[in-house]
Amino acid sequence: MSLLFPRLYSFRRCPYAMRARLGILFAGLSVELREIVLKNKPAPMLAISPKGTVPVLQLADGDVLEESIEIIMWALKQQDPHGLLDITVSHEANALIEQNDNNFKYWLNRYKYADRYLEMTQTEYREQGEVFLQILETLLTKHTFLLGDSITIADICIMPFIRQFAHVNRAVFYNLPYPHLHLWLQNWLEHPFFIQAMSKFTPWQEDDDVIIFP
Ligand SMILES: N[C@@H](CCC(=O)N[C@@H](CS)C(=O)NCC(=O)O)C(=O)O
Repeated sequence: MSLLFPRLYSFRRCPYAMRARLGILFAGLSVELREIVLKNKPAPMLAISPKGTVPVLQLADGDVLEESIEIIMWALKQQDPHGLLDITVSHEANALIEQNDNNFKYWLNRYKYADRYLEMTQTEYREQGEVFLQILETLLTKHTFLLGDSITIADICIMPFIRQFAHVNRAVFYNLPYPHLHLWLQNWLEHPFFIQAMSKFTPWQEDDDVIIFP
């Protein structure tokens, strides 16, 4: 089967899917978008990606990318008009994204769902997460974005998770002593690509017309 556009299985509120959509927007590419519901994943998605996580990108040649980072790299390697793949900071970008995905995400989940994880209090989970916030704050005192004065993959990969952390309790977040991080997040929430990445789509069903994103 050959596709006119690569086909992205996505879920609006998933931070991994958000970063993939941002990558596609920054690359200036278009994909076919299939919005899914996590509790009822479409059979054609599970057929190509049995692990059942979003985002998933099915390419025209049949290849399937099952990790958000792979999708972003695929998109930006085609074209990168905004220079997100600045190779002079790729090592730092990878290290920061890894810390986000492997460590910060762990504390974020516990902070968000503290009622399910009773080993520590919600405040303690938040404080564990703040170790990463402090690292980002220090970086953002030096430049507008995480690794310099222009956006890199680190910004688009990490931003959805900081947003999620902030949204657990906005009043608490904006009272923490991270003014540069607050501003960085605020600017992201108003960024035209982020707004576009958060467009709402009704969940895909067999026989639906093709939806092209953006
Ligand atoms: N390492 C994956 C993680 C993707 C992931 O965990 N996505 C979540 C949604 S935010 C998911 O699909 N979970 C499966 C489920 O909840 O059934 C990536 O970067 O793409």
